[in-house]
Amino acid sequence: MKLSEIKHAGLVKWVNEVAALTTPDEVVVCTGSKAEYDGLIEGMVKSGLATRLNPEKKPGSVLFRSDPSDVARVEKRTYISCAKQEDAGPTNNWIDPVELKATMTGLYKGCMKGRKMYVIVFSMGPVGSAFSKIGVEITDSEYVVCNMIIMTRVGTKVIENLGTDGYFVPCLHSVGKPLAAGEADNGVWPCAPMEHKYIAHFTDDKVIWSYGSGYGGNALLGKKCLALRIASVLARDEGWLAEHMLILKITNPEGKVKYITAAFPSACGKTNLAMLIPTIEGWKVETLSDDIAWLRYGKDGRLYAMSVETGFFGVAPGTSAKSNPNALAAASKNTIFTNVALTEDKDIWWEGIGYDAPGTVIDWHGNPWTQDKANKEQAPAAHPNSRFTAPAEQCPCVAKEWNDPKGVPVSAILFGGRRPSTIPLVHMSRSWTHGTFLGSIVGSEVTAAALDVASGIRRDPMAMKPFIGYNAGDYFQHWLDVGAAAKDQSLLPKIFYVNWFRKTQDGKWLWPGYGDNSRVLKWVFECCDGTAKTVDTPIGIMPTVDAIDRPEGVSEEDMKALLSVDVEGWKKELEDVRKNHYPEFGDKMPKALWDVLDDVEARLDKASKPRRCCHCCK
Ligand code: GTP
Ligand code: SPV
Ligand code: MN
Repeated sequence: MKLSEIKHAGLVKWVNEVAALTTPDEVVVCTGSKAEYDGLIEGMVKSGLATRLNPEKKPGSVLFRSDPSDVARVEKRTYISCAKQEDAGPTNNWIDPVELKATMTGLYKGCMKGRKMYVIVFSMGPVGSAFSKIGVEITDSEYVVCNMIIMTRVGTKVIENLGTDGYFVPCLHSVGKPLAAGEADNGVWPCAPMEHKYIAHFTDDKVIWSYGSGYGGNALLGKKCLALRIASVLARDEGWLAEHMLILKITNPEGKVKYITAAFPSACGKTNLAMLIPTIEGWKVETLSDDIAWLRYGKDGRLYAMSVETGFFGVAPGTSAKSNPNALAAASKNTIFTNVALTEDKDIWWEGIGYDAPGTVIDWHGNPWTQDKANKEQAPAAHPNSRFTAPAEQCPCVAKEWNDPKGVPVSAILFGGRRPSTIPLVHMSRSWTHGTFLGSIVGSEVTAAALDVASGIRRDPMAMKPFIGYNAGDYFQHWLDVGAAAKDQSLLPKIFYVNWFRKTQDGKWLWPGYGDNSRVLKWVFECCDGTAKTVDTPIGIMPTVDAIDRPEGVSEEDMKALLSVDVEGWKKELEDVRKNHYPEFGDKMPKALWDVLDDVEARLDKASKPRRCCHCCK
């Protein structure tokens, strides 16, 4: 499609300005068609960036290997750039917008030389829904175009919907690797050195500029940049929530349906929970979203969650026919694999795929690799953050309402993270405010989804630490405000804190997870109906030990450990919240959450006081 066919004068003007700055060889407006996608893939196969996979085993699919410096989000190079630093708050990197725009304009100058510049008009959310947002990504990466075509709604219909003056979020992206005359990528993943990478969000004018990285959330700007960081700012201003949450539909044996959302930090199990196959008779789980949800009130006063993406950018390692057959099926064709290993017969392989590597494979660096099970230190063949990009409609368990423009009414919100100790398998908050407190204290062991985060447990409030586009203290207040705005508090979703990742002393999983998490969802379902077996504890409402059916291999002892309150552990946890976590937000930390902290600490204190021995000691 030609730029002259676009009727939106503001968009055309911006595209021309960017082209004048970045000097590409050609400007292409994407239509999102299959022919366009196929042509771009073919071009990348020719330039050596993509390897076509075995058409019998993975039809329509390709493998990419990125640069070792460009394998995940880079949080240290990600900025919230607004006039006042306080508006970015303590959890975000900040540079003054005038300065950052000057620096980045310098980098963008001539950066698309020798390349094509693609204009991707995309919608986050169904085209035409009052709740969707249109973005326009300008990029010089064919890899980005193909991923965006799978992950978002791209092309002609969105361009029509934008009309002559519709609102869009401008998203500028370059890999930062111009080509000299006659030069081609020749199989080398284009990107810029780390010190030139910037993923910038100008939140005052709602503009995204990304430079130097071609990978995932750094480059597919509809995802974390628009649908979370910029959307969180819009959501604050417009009274809704943009969250790092999966959306699932659960049906009980009587056919009763509920919708549940869950926020877990990156690489902590959203895709897996969204697609789980229950291990309990008669229950069914279907998927609406595996990563992002936008929530707002419906006319009936309930909170509705809308799915905004059209594909899954899922973590490959650990995905197997046993752990997540639905994800494997979704990625069985027409899929882009990045940084997984390649087998001799041009299929893919990764650690935890459920079978040994067949002979010598090519690892994510492009080198021959033979599995050596005796060597616990062996570097993996697939990068720990290697991913598949697969269309949602290929997933066998996608729910029929997955692209409903109104979204679905939410009964429960789960928070969670990877916690080897202290946090029980599940507990429920006493109120929306207590639930907001639980979200605010979420912590998790660091994973491979971000390149540059020190290992250990880090607090990741609402799983949104890297994605809140403004001051996190204001974000907590916004959560409280959204709860207070409910027409009727009883219509609000119930809020839970779950932890699939408890370990034994010798480092084994205490809970089998995956499909067995359905047992916890069943209890959540029952809590929403008021039929669950519960016990009141200092930290919230918990299942009685017999309320959750024990999975195979989990002893009664294990179950007790999973479902008891570790009073001393929780006291330490909350001391850390009081001393290290909440003070970070200074005056912005809502008093209501300090009050919950006081309250839970007081309840724990009471629980740890020695019991009185008899009536005379009263
Ligand atoms: P992002 O796409 O980064 O946001 O990640 P995600 O939250 O969707 O995580 P995902 O479901 O892809 O899981 C990440 C890793 O956690 C994979 O290696 C999974 O195998 C593992 N995992 C997921 N669910 C469970 C579980 O219930 N128990 C255990 N032990 N591991 C799990
Ligand atoms: C995450 O890191 O939470 C992801 C992958 O979902 S990325 O798209 O790279 O952000
Ligand atoms: Mn994610």
